[in-house]
Amino acid sequence: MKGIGGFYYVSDGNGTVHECKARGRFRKEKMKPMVGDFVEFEDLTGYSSIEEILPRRNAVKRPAVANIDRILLVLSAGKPAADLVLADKLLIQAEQNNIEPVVVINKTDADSERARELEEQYACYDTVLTSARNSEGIGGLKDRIRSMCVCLAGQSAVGKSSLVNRLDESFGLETGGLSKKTDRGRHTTRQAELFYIRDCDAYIVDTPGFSMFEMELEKKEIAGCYPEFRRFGKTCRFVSCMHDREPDCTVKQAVETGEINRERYERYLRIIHSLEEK
Ligand SMILES: Nc1nc2c(ncn2[C@@H]2O[C@H](COP(=O)(O)OP(=O)(O)O)[C@@H](O)[C@H]2O)c(=O)[nH]1
Ligand SMILES: [Mg+2]
Ligand SMILES: [Zn+2]
Repeated sequence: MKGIGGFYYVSDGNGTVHECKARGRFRKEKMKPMVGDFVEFEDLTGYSSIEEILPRRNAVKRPAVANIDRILLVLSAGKPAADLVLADKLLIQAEQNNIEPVVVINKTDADSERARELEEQYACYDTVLTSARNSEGIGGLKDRIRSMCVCLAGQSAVGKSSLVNRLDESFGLETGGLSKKTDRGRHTTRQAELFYIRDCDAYIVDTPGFSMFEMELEKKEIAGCYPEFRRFGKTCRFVSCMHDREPDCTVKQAVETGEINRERYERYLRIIHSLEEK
């Protein structure tokens, strides 16, 4: 469920959470239990011990979670202003790990115009408009996580913990205001933690926000992680087209005709050019 200061909290599926240490050999093998892991553990005198980490279906680094069916990328239509390069990078990572992303546009109550604009930019993904303040879209969110294990991702203060509180009113997770000086989020969620939402039989991982993200992908893999480029890029003149300065690029043509969102495309160029510079 979560890990803090060398302790791992393991649910036995019958409502009891066991405080466990991990066996020393995991450290030697450079393995660390992750939130979302299935483990075998043993109750010893005074403490419990994680003995095995079962094979993972998938594992992502940011946030650090395993065995996830979907990633809910939360964007804010209000403050803090959405960092869309970060959002695109998280979507690339989800795509690369074969985890279906859902784009959750929260704080619609703060700026419905901006919410619609974001919805348009991410139209090639499943999107849902929500407000943790007035409960708009919470039913739609429940439909998208039913009977799954999902993970929240996104900047700090976009409303991830507030959404979990809306999914199950009994949680009362700590949520944070915006710091007055910077309008940026304060970090109130300190570590990833798994919660069970009884109402829709779903597990959801709440995570702290983050704003820095180094891409580990090769430049040429990145274009393949854009669903809209995959659709239009089959007919580029070059099979290895990066959709940048190459001639006869059907992705660029689709940007011109408005079939591919221009902002998304321009951020893509920024992302691949930043890798070139490195
Ligand atoms: N207006 C508005 N504020 C929200 C909404 N969701 C969350 N907030 C506020 O945004 C701040 C950060 O929320 P929090 O859930 O802690 O964000 P997290 O860091 O992503 O978990 C808090 O002050 C919340 O009350 C929303 O839908 N509308
Ligand atoms: Mg939080
Ligand atoms: Zn191309």
